[in-house]
Formats: sequence, structure tokens, C-alpha cells
Amino acid sequence: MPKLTSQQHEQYQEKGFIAPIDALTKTEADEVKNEIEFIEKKWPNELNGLGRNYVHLISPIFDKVVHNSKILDAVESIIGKNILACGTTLFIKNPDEKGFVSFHQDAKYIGLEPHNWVTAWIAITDTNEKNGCMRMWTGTHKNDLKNHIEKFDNNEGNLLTRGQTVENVPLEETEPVILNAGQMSLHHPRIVHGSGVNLSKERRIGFVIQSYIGSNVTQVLGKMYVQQARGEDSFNYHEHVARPKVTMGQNDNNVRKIANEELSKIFYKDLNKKGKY
Ligand SMILES: O=C(O)CCC(=O)C(=O)O
Repeated sequence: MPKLTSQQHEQYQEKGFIAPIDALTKTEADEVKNEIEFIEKKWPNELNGLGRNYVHLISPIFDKVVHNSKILDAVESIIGKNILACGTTLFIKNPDEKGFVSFHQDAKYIGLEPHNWVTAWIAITDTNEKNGCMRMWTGTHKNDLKNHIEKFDNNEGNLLTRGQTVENVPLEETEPVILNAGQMSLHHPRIVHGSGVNLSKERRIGFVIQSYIGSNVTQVLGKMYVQQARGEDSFNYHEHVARPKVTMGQNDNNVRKIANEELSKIFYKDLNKKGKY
């Protein structure tokens, strides 16, 4: 998939997201799944809680996805040629668990300004309405940020840090993002989106690049650790970090731990309590 077509551009402007876009081959998606399972088996706690973040810093397989040129071609069409990768998150919903994502806007708590950034959600498994794919409230990116209610643990199963929730979303104005393994969606920082519980018998896995930012984007709430994905960074707002050569290398993992501590400070800024992630 080279750069976006004019039709895809229009879709992004009008709806606030584009899907599906072919990103990885099925074999590449399976490689990511196998790497997740390998890490889960060998280091059982490393991908849990806060550890679901910045995973591309500890695995060459995850890293390869973040620097994939097909993905970057599409991203460049939206945010321009100077691209930084500033985070990844694994959104995994296991069958028979209650995991869901309340409707929210990514830009609400993350502190990345201006909104010249985009999130790439890569399906590692097929993703559909039965197993809890994302739903997008189309067109909401055109408006300002909405009020979010912070529900924390009162919202059992919520995979978001504060259980932040935009209430009264009209479901009939939302669209499911149905993807085959290897396909991706790209969504705007202000679009309202969420996802339901996995009612299937298989895992639903999203490898999410949260997000690709233009090098002109600063972090107004804290500190982030980035890699140059394309072009150059004449702004130097963020700390640049190395790409991993082995899975779970000691130095890489130390850097990731620091990056996650800083990320946690951003997620829970101005609060005296923390959620599970
Ligand atoms: O994986 C999900 O269901 C939601 C992920 C999400 O909210 C995001 O990528 O911004």
C-alpha cells in the first residue's frame, strides 16, 4: 500500500479514520503474535499492566512493524515526512475476560500538541464485531475535545488508564473497524472511539502505534521517548532512543522501564491514584 489515495484522504478528513489498509502480510502478523506469546511464556509479567506499552523498544519484531515502509507511506500522507514513533501499546482481549475500551478521545490526556499525529492500529488477529473491534464515532474529530468521566476501577474490565469515558455516544453513528490480520486502521487524535468485550473463543490482538507524531509535535505534560521513523527532527523536543537488536536485551529493557515510568506520570498527571495500566 503506497501513499494514501485521494479517496482515502477524503475518508480521513470526513470520518476521522481510514480502514482497512493492507499493512503486514499474514506471515508478518503471525510473527508478531508468536513474539508476544514467546515473551509471555519466558517473561510472564513483562507485557502486563504498564508493560503493555513501549513494546517496540524490547523486540526487533515489534520494532520492524513500527518502521515498516508501507505503514510509514500511509502515515506520511497524513502528518508529513518528518515522522517520530513515540509509543506502542498492545491491546489484547482474551476470550472469557471482560476487557473493553470505553468511548474516549486519545488527545484528551496524552499531552501531544498540536494534533499533527495519527494512531496506527494493526490487527495481529482478525478483528470483528464478535471479538470486540473498535467502533469509531465518525466525524467527531472535527470538534473540540469532549468531557470525559473518569471511572477508574468502578468500570471493571476497562482497558483504559483512568476508565475515561465520553458518555451518551449514539451507537448508530458509530462504525465498526473490521480488519483481517495484517490490516490496519489509522485514526485521528480527536475521534471518539471505543470497543466492546471479546465474545469469541480466540484472542483479539491489536498492536497499536500510539502514535506517529510529526517532529513539530511537543509533549506538554511530560517526557516521551521516540525513534526517528522517517525524515528528520529539527525540533528535538523528545529523547531519541535506540532500536533493539535482540528480544528483551538488558539495556533496552532498562530504557523501556524508564520510558514507561515517565508515561505513567503523563497518564496520571494531577491525580493521587493510579489504575491498572
Ligand atoms: O484496541 C482497542 O479496542 C482500542 C484501542 C484504542 O483505543 C486506540 O488504539 O486508541
